[in-house]
Amino acid sequence: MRKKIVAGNWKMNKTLEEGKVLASEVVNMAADEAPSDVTVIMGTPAIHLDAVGKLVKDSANVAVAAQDCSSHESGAYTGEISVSQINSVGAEYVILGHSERREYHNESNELLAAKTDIALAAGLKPIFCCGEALETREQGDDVAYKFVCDQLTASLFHLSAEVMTGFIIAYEPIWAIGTGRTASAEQAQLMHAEIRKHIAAKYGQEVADSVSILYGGSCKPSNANEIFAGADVDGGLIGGASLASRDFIDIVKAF
Ligand code: 3PY
Repeated sequence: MRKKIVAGNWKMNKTLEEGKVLASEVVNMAADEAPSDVTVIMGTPAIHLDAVGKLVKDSANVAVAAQDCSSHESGAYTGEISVSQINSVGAEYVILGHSERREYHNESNELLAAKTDIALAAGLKPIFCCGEALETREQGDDVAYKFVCDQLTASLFHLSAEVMTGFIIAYEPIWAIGTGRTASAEQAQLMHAEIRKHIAAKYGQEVADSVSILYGGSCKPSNANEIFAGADVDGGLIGGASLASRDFIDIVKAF
């Protein structure tokens, strides 16, 4: 069966000290309260990775993600972070292709294919984000489905079935990110089902059924339960609500 995952995306929030407090609270609360079949991930700013990595080291159910990685191995890329640097601080996951990276840093499907490859080669597990803008959604649901599936084809469909098995995708409608607006549980489920169907058409149903598809976009304790009830919704990528341990863990418990 595929994994249930709730991953926080702290974005550019929290000083190091604040981040350490939040991470310790999450580790302790996850130990006491998280359902045993849910993996909890904290996607922290790069400067927190080392400290938070140490805090989760002995945790049975909490892991750490970087929020991005360079598509280059090493070298003269000022401000970038390499996969080996991420590896060296014990992070297991890396969020790739968040819409904020696509929009503010012009990350293309091709660049994200390269980042996916370098992350996988280093043994990191990508949490690969996809999602449509409001203008696309307003052209109709089918246009939105095709847009998202095309993103996945362009960045991921060169991967082997073996690599695709157990892969993690996060669907984040851009119009629901940081806007307080959420896709309805039905809209989320329908898109997730389309994504799974698209993966099945390329890799077969067994591989598609092993892929965890997370929903992201203003997911909070009050709506997580309804969203996670969707048959193809395997968890969430959580923005603002991951910055408060109580809210985050309440979302983890929402399955
Ligand atoms: C949000 O929920 O705002 C996110 O962008 C999660 O990544």
